[in-house]
Amino acid sequence: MNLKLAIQKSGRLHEDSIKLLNDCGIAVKSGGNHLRAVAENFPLEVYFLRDDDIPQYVEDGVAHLGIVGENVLYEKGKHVEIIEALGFGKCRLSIAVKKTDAYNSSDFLQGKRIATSYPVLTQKFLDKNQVTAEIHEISGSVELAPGIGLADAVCDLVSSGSTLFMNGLQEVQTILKSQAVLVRQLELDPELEKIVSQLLFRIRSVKKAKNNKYILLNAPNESLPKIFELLPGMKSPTVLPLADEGWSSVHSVLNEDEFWEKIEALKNAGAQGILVVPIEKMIM
Ligand code: PRT
Ligand code: ZN
Repeated sequence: MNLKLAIQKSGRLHEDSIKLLNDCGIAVKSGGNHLRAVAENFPLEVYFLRDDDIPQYVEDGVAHLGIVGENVLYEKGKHVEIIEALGFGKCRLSIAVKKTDAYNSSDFLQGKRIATSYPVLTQKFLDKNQVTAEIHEISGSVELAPGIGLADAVCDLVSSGSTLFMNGLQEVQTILKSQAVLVRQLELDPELEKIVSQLLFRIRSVKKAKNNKYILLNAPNESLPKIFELLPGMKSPTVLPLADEGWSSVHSVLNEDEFWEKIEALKNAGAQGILVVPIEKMIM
C-alpha cells in the first residue's frame, strides 16, 4: 500500500518539496509533464497538482498528504490537519495601499475597493476590524490593480516587497504569516498511519539537522567549565584530550538561532580553532 502525497506541480513550492523528500532519502524525480511519480525506495506516490487544488484533494482522500502554503490552506478552509510546518515558502499576506496614501489603521479601508486573490481571508480581516469594503477577486497580478484604477488597495502575498515597491505601493498591514506545511487527511488506514509516522520522523530529523551545526573547538582545560555552560549539546559535550598537555578538544551541537552569540561567548571563554560543520541528519 502506498501513501499518496500531493505537491505543487510547478511554482514556488515545487523544488523545496522535492528537495525535502530527497533529503529524507526518498528518491522522487521532479514533475516534468507527469501527473504522478512513484518513489523508488519508500512506499510513496507523489501527485503533482496546482497548489489551489491540494487542500480539496487531501480532504477527499485522493491524496493522503499534501504540501501547501498556509495562505492557500486557510483561504480554502478544507477539513485537513496540519502535521508539520516545513520552514520554506515563507511569505505574508498583507494589505498594501498607494505610496502616497496615509494609512493609519484599517479604518482607511472603509468603503474602499480591495483587489485580492484571497477574498475569504481578506473578508475575515475586514469583519474582525468592522470595516465594510468592496472586495474585487482577481487571480493574478493583483499589484497592478491600483495603478489602473481597478482598486484602492490590495491584499496580496509579499516576500521581499519589491513587487509592491515597483508598482508604487506600500505594505501597511500584515494579516497572515505563512509558510509551507504538511497536511493530512483526517482519517487514515492504520497501515498508512505507520508510513506517515515514518515519513514524519525523517522530516523532523532533516529539519533538526538544518537548524543545528556541529561545532569542534580547542580550549585550555581551565576554561572547560565555562565552555560547558555555554554548550547544550544533545546530551553533554564530547571532550577529548589534545596531544598538547593541558588542552582539550570539545565537540557539541549548536542551534542556528543562537549561533553567533554562542560563538562570541565561546571565544571570550577561551575557545580557539573553532570549526563549524553542517549536520546531515539528527536522530533523537
Ligand atoms: O500554478 P499554481 O496555482 O500551483 O501556483 P501559484 O502561481 O498559485 O503559486 P506560486 O507558485 O506563485 O506560489 C506558491 C506558494 O508560494 C504561495 O501560495 C505561497 O504560499 C508561497 N510564496 C512564498 C509566495 C511568495 N513567497 C511570493 N513572493 N507566493 C507568491 N509570491 C509572489 C508575491 O505575491 C509577488 O507577486 O511573488 C511575487 C514576488 O514577491 P516579492 O514580495 O518578493 O516581490
Ligand atoms: Zn495557485
